[in-house]
Amino acid sequence: MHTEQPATPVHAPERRTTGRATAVAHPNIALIKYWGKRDEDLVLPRVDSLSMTLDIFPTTTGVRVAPEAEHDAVTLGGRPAEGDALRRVVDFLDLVRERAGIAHRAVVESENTVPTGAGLASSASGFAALAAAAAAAYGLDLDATDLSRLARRGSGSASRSVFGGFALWHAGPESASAAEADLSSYAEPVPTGELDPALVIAVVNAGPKAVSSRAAMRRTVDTSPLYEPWAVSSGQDLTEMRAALLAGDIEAVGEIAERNALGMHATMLAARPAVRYLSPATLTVLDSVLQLRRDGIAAYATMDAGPNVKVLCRRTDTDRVAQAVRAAVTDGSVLVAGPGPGARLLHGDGR
Ligand code: 2P0
Repeated sequence: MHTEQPATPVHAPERRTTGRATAVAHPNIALIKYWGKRDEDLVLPRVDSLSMTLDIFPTTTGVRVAPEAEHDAVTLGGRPAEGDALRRVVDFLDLVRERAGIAHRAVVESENTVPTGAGLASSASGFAALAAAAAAAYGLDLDATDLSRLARRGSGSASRSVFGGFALWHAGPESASAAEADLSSYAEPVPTGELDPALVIAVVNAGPKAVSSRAAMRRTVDTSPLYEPWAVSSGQDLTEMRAALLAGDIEAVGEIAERNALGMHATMLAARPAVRYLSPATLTVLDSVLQLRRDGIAAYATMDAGPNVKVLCRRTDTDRVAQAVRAAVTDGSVLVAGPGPGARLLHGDGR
């Protein structure tokens, strides 16, 4: 795929590269949501967020530094990337090149196992895998915190997919300079007590969303009178969520996650014009979750930038929850995920 791309400055052409690397990363689902940026260029969020990395839907991405190439060649699922998707990858590679001091273009091949742009966190696994592979291919020596900061620049939620299990992404302090703010916003693993969670995922619509989450969160911050109150209450939710995770209290974890997600969707519904990702099928699944709770099952829902519902429950209740959700999903599919691993290199120089 050849498009016009600006030249990248070369600062230190001597640096050695591994030349190529392949990385795999998994999506994550936020229990405390990231919604709203305070700096679009640096991808600095307004609020802290906390997620569970999944053990399904991996993205595998290979990066080869190509000294002979004039342009980056990017394929997503075997098809040449174009438009916005290509620009985001090229912009991200430019960042890596600038840090590495290497101007060479790259060949990027990425395989996603999750529907792209359907609110199933494909950009989280995608940019976490790209960050890990590109950093290794261009010879950047990054620890996990550095890698999380770098992945954040591609897509905010990707900062969390660098880590397995539960991860907290720090917004960083509001008043810091750009350089300080960049350093202060990264994800890290969150300690938990005895917890054996599962997410039952009701895919009611796997199609791409009408409004990108990037555009939707911008509109929400700019126009929704409910945004600021939600941002404040989300900070309180996070404090309570950390305590609930440490205590291994799945009921509390679920209650906090559900109210945080519904609050986030309320901010969008109050945006002007409204952003509505929830569909009638979403509400039908939410009803089934309520019924599960009336029947004594700990089941709690969370929704992202799309109509699909992720139901948090004990792993031992998975069959019962999946059965109830399946009955509610007339047209779609139901999947079960557990906590998954962080991003890792498959090839490269072994770092
Ligand atoms: C989250 N979402 O915390 C929230 C909840 C969607 C709803 O992160 O603009 O693709 O690339 O930083 O990470 C989706 O937003 O947005 C998202 P960008 P991203 O998981």
